Amino acid sequence: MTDFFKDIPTITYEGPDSTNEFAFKHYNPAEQLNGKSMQDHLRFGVAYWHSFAWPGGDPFGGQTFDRPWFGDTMDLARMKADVAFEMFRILGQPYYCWHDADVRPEGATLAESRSRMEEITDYLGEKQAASGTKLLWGTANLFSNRRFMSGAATNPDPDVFAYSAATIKYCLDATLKLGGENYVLWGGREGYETLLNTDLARERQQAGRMLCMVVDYAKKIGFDGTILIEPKPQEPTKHQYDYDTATVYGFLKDFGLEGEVKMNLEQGHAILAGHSFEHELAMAASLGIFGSIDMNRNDYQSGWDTDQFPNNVPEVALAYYEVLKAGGFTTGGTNFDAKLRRQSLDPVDLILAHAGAFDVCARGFKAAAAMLADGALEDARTARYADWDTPANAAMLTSSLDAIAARVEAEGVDPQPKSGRQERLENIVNRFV
Ligand code: XLS
Ligand code: NI
Ligand code: NI
Repeated sequence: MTDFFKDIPTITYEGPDSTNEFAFKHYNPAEQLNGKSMQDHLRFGVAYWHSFAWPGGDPFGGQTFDRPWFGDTMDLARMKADVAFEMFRILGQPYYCWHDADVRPEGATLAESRSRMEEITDYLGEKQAASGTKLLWGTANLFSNRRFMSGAATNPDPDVFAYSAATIKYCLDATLKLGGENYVLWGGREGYETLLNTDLARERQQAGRMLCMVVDYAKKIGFDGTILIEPKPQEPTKHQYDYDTATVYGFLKDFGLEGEVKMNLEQGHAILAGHSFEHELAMAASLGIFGSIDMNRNDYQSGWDTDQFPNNVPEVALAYYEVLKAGGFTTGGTNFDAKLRRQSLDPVDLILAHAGAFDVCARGFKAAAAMLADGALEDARTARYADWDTPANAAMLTSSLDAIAARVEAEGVDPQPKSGRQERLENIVNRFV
């Protein structure tokens, strides 16, 4: 026990009429919906990096948070873990996620970094066993250290490729050891700043080979979780190779990995790519590569990845609608890849940011489930395509241009425009949110 969160009570469900700041109004973990508890549907995860490793900096200023565990020793890393699991206890947290760099200080050599990772994962494993909080996913930080400034797998320097491979190896080992249910690759520096110094074809091959080796190694060690790629279009580099779901799918196909790797989709990244979150989710589901989500929100005015906690129920509802249509989460979950604003200094801010986000997601999820059960949206969608079910129309998809052209003339096919009913469909959504 630490006293960082002292006097903060455990958060439990009190229902929508509660005005208690320290209570869930909508997230009732035990509540059953379609034969599954809300906890098992939503599978909430805390992001170690934003909540416990991020100092509160922005491009104009550094640290604003004053946390007693900030520093470079293993003792401080253990204190950080103590505080993290204290927060998980207060929230009733089922899952968490980390990068290697979040949970242990970097060593002077790769071997030292690895052995520190082994040491801290022993400690995290004990805390997981004692608390019941599980690892949703692990990942390697291949972007903060200056060695990765020109990329990790896509670096022009083969030594950086090698260093990255070795780092991913021990992060996969650590994820397996802690029972992680997924392993994520977010290509932080896998992109370019200027085409003038970049060999695109070469970098793409390097990234493809690295991903193949990740998949092979995961199999070799018996990791039966899901390997996930997290797309993002820009930031930190001008262009990122994992731009969005459709781009990643082309990449996976190219390397024969479309059956091996799925997507970890982040709300803010979808917005940066010029998509809605539900677009990315629907696209991944339609391609059979939906995996997990990083739930957060961007500021729609500022144009960068602000990683704010979600607070827009209608948006969240449309996202979970796509998650539910995709069959819900299997190994994936809802990771809050979200950070406090840098002025939100108090320990209680961290707790209530998460508690509020749980509630927003629970509200959105319940609305989505009700919308799906109601069926009006899906009925309208089915009706819109119903004419494709007639044999003559269905046969067109295996026909030829000349045969179709002959039929059009013989039968006098004359398309009659029909309403897309967008506003009426939006009105249906509005009944639920
Ligand atoms: C950054 C990403 C990062 C990944 C994990 O924008 O969202 O936090 O989720 O490396
Ligand atoms: Ni993310
Ligand atoms: Ni992000």
